Amino acid sequence: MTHRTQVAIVGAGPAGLILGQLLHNAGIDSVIVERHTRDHVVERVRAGVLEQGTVDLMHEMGVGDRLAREGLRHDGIYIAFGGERHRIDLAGLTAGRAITVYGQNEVVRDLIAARERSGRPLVFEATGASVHDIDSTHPTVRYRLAGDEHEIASDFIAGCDGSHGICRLAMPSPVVHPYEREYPFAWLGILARAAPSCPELVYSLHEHGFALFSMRSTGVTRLYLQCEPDEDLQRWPDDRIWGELTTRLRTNDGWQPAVGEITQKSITPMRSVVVDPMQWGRLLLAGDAAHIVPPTGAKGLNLAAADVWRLAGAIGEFYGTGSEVGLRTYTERGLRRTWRAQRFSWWMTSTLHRSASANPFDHKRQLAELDYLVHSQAAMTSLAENYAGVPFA
Ligand code: RFL
Ligand code: PHB
Repeated sequence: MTHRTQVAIVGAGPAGLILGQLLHNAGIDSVIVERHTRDHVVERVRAGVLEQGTVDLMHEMGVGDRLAREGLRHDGIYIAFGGERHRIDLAGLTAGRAITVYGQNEVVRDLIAARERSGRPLVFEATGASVHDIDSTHPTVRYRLAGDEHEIASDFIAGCDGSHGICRLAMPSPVVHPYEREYPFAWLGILARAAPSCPELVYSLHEHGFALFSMRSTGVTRLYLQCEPDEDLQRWPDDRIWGELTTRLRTNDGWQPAVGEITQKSITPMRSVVVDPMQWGRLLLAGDAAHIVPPTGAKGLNLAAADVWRLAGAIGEFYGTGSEVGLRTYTERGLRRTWRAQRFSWWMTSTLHRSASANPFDHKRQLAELDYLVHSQAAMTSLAENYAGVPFA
């Protein structure tokens, strides 16, 4: 069966769903195809920190009501080392830009509900997706649904299919240059039924390695521990996890995370990837399909939102005025924000993790870096600007 649309979107993560909503609001038709089930997509536990720009975009799109009610606005974060917690006043240092803690799965849930209200197609369990004729003005996406073959004839394909998607692989290999970096550690993340014992996030460097205290709601704490890249979760029973989290996060003023029932555990590898260019012909990549950042800077979801905001603008301009300027400059503008986010995420990661290859000099230098950070207005302002995020451009 052949469907006809203006924009075929592969992937119903934040990138694909935000793009679909922005296009809908601009009166542009799209079809979103997603290989997983709706439940899988909504229940995946991932990011939790929204930049000011992402929050503003949710409101502009008309999907910000629940976010306004349930999102937790944080004006600062803590950096902990040497037994002390130091607050960085994000809002005070950036003329009021703050972050909002609201789970990625809640963002996705709100966007799927909006998509359903729009009446535009969102196809779950679409398997074997492939893209064709991306060099032409009529590219197509083919997929299977319940054993039947489908084809979407479109003007543009948006590759929003994440880091393991197929769209990036459809770009001609001699043209595409992936820049990559692996990190020699991973994160063990948990969700716990425990009221957050600190109202803001705590990023901590301890002799045993990095730990992060975050949250999802007033009753759910989210915590992460630096671990080995090939870590076996079986080796981490709950009491070992709590012991290590408490050791790495506890500060001299007696603060430590509240303990509760662990409801989810997972390991996240850490990688940096940038795909250059982000487009080929009528195929345009957005979000994790185009770049991956290590989670320490909390930038992945926010970069995805900035990409599709730009992409929707370029597509809107094309249909509105016939201009292709926005489309032609999509890679250049996208890579600028991406590389800045890569630099910041790399810096947060290398400043806050212990590396097995580091020598005592490296450790002392790392502590000096943190000491400078929390005592210099200039250094704190730099962190605050990058963490809260500059306006989308
Ligand atoms: P997604 O969310 O991976 O969505 C891609 C979608 O495409 C589908 N797909 C396909 N569909 C059809 N056919 C195919 N062949 C397909 N191949 C794939 C997938 O099923 C999926 O539904 O990418 P998107 O939309 O670009 O969004 C990116 C974000 O998900 C990601 O950057 C963030 O989660 C990263 N991240 C964080 N970002 C932040 O901004 N703030 C944070 O605090 C933050 N914390 C995190 C994170 C990521 C983490 N993990 C698990 C990687 C914390 C963690 C632990
Ligand atoms: C989260 O709450 O999941 C989270 C917060 C900050 C990060 C990464 C993840 O840097």
